[in-house]
Amino acid sequence: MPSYNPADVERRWQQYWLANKTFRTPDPGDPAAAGRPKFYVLDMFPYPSGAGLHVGHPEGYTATDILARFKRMRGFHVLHPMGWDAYGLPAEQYAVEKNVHPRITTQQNIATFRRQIQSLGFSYDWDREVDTTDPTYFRWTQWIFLVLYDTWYDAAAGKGRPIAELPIPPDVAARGDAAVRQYRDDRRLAYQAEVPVNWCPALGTVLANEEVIDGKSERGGHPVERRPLRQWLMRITAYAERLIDDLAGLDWSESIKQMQRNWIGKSEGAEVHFALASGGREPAVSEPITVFTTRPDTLFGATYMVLSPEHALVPRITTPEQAAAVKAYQDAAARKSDFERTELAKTKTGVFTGAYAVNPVNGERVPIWIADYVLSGYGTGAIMAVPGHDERDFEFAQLFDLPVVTVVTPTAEWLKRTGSTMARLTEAYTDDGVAVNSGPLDGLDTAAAKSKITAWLEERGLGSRRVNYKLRDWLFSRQRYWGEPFPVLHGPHGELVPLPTTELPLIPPDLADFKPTGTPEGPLSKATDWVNVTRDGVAYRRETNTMPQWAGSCWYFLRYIDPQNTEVLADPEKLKYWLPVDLYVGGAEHAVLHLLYSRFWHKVLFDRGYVPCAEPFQRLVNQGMILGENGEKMSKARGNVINPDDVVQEYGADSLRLYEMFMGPLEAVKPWNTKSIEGVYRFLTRAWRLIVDDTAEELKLHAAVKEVEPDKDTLRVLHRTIQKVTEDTDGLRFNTAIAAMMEFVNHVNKLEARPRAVLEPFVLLLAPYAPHAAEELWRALGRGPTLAYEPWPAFDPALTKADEIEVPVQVNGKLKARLKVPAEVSDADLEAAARGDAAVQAAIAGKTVKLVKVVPRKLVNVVVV
Ligand code: ANZ
Repeated sequence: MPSYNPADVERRWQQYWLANKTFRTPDPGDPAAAGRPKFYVLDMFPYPSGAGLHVGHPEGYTATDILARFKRMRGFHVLHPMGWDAYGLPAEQYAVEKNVHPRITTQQNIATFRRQIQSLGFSYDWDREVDTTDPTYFRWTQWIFLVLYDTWYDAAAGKGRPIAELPIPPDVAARGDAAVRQYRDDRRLAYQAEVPVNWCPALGTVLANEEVIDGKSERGGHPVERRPLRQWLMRITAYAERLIDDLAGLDWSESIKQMQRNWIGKSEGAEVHFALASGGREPAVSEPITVFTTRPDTLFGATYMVLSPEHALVPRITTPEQAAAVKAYQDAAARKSDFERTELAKTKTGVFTGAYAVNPVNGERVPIWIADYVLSGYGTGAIMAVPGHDERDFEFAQLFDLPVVTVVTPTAEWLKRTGSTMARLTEAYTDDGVAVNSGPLDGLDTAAAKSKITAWLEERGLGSRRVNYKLRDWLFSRQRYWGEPFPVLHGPHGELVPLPTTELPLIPPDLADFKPTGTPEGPLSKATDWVNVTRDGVAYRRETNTMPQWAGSCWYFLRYIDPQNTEVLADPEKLKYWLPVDLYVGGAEHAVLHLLYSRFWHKVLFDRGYVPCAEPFQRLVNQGMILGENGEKMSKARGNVINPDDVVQEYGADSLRLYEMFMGPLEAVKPWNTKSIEGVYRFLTRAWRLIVDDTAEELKLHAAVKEVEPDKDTLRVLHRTIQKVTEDTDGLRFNTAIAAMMEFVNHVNKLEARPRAVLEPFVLLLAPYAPHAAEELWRALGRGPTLAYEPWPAFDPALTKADEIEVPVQVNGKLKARLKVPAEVSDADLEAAARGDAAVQAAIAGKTVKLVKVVPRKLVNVVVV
């Protein structure tokens, strides 16, 4: 001390804040909160990995911390919490390899993350910390699961309602209890079903579609295959429409909204039923094959059909002659991912089933094929193929010599360019156009043809209007140990019994062997004492799947609001006060899944009356990725990973914070640059020396700090700095706010006497950005004990304006006018003012201006001939 020593200053202030609970957030109703508007600023909580904190974490965390501190000083009652998204595969993989209980590694990792985060001086209310693996937390994750299990979606009312309110049709009721139970189970938002899943043999678990990239597991890059398995699913599709519609009211970037819309993937079209043709004998199947199409207007051009290899009707319609080929094809398709199957560039493959259907509009017999480019999980898993107007169908038709009929008239230009004729297309014409070869549709444009044919189909019971979504129901079970157990029992007759909420939390058994069983049974199945339960003499089995990591992160922002509540997930009054989250900051990698799942759960909780608003996150900002110094993504393999601990050690937390904010706009992708950290470190040192006597032993004011009135210029610099830092902080433009503070320091540095009246507000401006240094400077100025709740400095707009100066204007060297202009006038403005002056205009009238010479802020000389 007293030269700038961040290690000492930062340690002391971190201890002070923790010991004094400076950032404890009083509950609403507490006198300390009275009369203050609320501000809930949230970080995406981290997964505490074994690698420790990454420099990407402090980027978002610093941004929210600046805002939290700024808002407190602006008189807001601020909620700014932190916690741990601590279930997940890596801890369990480590447990399998090293035989250490995942709880132990998780707790160690949390301790490291907490230490690292606290070393950066973030103003979290640590009394509100949550850990998704803590029974007091996951008790409520399990509770929410039971709410979802108890809810059905009432499409007419457009909301989720308790299952007890589901109307049971009389014919179902007449069939007895089992039928009623089945009817309800088929409508619950959390339900079990046999579905083709992404089975990852290496990880020994199924993965959500979202967790499979290019046919490999997102974590680890292991091959993934498709298999039918009985799984838990969440009926998120019931909320698809609301998940799209409610985006409109959110203050999110258009690109993130668009990513969510694309993920949900709404398509409007029709379902069309094709009856099986007799083919010389009785059709094997009486029910029709239903297809989903976005182009019902092309129905007259449907010359064949394709079922996905997994379609339930395939084994029933396949003729004996084709059975072997069909079976072989199905086996091969099972080994491919959806991605591989639908790749446009891939050569099409398929097999004829031997069966035919009847095109409902023209009675033509059309062959039924199976091909893997038709997916079982989309639409109805069956298509009518229109090779004239769909690229994939065209390619398939060429390959297998199937007929192509033109039913939409291409433009003359297109025909010419592709070398096609109406009778023979060289490729599919996929645009809209006028219908042709389509009986009653001929002459109609695409939109009109769609409506007409759909109405025609509806009248005859041959089809109906249909909206389809790419979004599928969310696969919600995992065959892993380290996750929340499902709070349900399976009865001897396959019936499902939810645990009463009084039995929550359902704690997983302690296992010595965490290894996946390699079968669809999760590791929990090894704990037979835990799995087998007897109730009233009836033997039940517990569910041995666990929930995915998403479960805990879907609702953590609710628990922060009332983290110790043992009666309810959170007190409704407190939820009403704090929700929605005013600002949510995190990485764009969560743009789709986490945010979609979270919004879905929130809407269900809203429908059921547990939360007061339909959307959880009013404003969302995605921080840009920080790249390595070489401009590539930071990774161990590239050896370009920066450890925040090292930066803190060398320059201090305030420099790391300032640097990460100074790198560029928050949302931009930015490469790391060690040189620039030195730059912000020098700025902090200069700010320190402005106020502190660094030759003294004790913390002492610099001799130049005086109780003097600031001169006009200095006052203007101060008010402009306040204005800039206030507006830029509010607008999350942290880099330009920092630049303004740097200019301020440069200005005051040049003064002989440094007026306390400008230094005090400056320290307050600095506080959200470099809080440790600011607290210590505040102390040096004899203020205290902390500036965390000091009122934010105000600026006087009148004082931000520059004075006027007088600038002479000469024409050919002769004085013609004196202009009154702002002191900081630009050359261009000065020239424009000169040309606009009446006396100058009179002097140059009828002459040609050869040159206008501007001496900045001093003189304008106009040369005319
Ligand atoms: C006939 C047709 C004619 C089609 C035409 C397109 C153009 P989006 O917009 O993505 O929803 N389709 C339907 N289900 C499918 C499945 N399970 N697997 C693969 N393809 C499937 O696409 C809907 C269109 O994709 C549907 O409209 C269907 O092909 C195909 F000139 O039906 B169409």
